[in-house]
Amino acid sequence: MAPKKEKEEDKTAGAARFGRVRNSLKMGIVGLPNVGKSSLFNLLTEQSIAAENYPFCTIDPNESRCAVPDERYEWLCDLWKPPSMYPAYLQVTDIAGLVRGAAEGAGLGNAFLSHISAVDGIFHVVRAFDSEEVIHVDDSVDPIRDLETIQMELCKKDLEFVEKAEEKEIRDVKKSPNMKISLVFTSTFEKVKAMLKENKPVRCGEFNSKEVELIREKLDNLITTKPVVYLVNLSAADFMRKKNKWLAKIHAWIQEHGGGLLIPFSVEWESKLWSLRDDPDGKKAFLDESSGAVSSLPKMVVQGFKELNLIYFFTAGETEVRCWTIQRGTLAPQAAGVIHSDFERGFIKAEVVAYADFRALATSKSMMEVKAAGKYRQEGKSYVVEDGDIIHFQFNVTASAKK
Ligand SMILES: Nc1nc2c(ncn2[C@@H]2O[C@H](COP(=O)(O)OP(=O)(O)O)[C@@H](O)[C@H]2O)c(=O)[nH]1
Ligand SMILES: [Mg+2]
Repeated sequence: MAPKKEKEEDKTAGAARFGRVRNSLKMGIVGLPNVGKSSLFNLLTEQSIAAENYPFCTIDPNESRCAVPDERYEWLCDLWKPPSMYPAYLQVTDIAGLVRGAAEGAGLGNAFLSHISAVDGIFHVVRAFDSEEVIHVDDSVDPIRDLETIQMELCKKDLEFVEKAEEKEIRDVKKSPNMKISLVFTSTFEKVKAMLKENKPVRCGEFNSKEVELIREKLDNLITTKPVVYLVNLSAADFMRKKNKWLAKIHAWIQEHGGGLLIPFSVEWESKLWSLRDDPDGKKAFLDESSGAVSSLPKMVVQGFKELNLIYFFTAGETEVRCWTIQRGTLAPQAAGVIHSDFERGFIKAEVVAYADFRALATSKSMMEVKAAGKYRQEGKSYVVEDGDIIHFQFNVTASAKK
């Protein structure tokens, strides 16, 4: 019986169970002032603008989209060399305004709240670099204290949300005599409040599927249900030697507070590397001196995408190679619908080859070898699309709804 229980727990653990179901999800950069959030955001933005062949116009200066690096996509582009190519994108928001005491109103404007509610996952930036020139809001560099500060503020804010939602439920029930507060409502809310009062994020809690459903329904604006990736900003020297006195402590703190990936990076090092982009010799010399260090930005983007439970499939042909973002678990007709609603409505079947099979078997653009090996599959309506599937949809055009 034990393995079964484990499976059950898997399904109801972590942040993914609380996530919104949508193909366009965002990561928000959060942290104390002066830790390097905007510098990181600008680096991510500049690099994605540079990667596009047309000027990218941002509607909001705090919002950006970053191409998700993927050698599979590059390989497909290289094979087809089509006139148009679209990678997958991760949307990132720079969220300013979080300081100690924020939950009581200090510095925490409406902009912060609306920004953080709009994102689906969090890049939590902590500062582990020393600098005489860059003042720390709390006067000294202490990433553990900073992690605690942010976590506490987010939990306080969530506690406020929970109390408001509870009051609303009580009001609603009073208004309609045949409604009453359910047992699961009371028990879930008590559990959530108890966690938040101890500064524990809700994503770490153990909830059964009824409780998860209730949280999704009644507490959809919680901040601490969102997945977190921790980004530790080091000095260039520490980043290159992969050593910093705080790293082990930060790692331990993360493990004690619900877990999550830690990605060390350095704004200082990344900026230097970026400034050498048009100077191949300078760039090579810089990398040679960097003891094997490589940019952390691609890893951040890939991991952010993963945390949001997003994957993509490919379409590939003479005119276009493209990544199409979907939620993990999406069925073939809905995946087709991401390309065009007619594809979903008139869905007949999906012709699918896994990228790995295509890569291993094909010697040209042709599907001949793939077909001969029996790896070119015909999939129907109940097929769950996998990350990296190369798909050609068959659909019936006459099925278009007449308006
Ligand atoms: N020495 C050093 N300075 C940094 C680093 N990252 C950011 N800064 C500086 O710290 C200041 C605040 O950075 P900013 O990105 O605006 O922080 P934010 O308030 O978190 O958005 C700026 O002057 C940055 O140049 C770093 O890794 N090393
Ligand atoms: Mg900033």
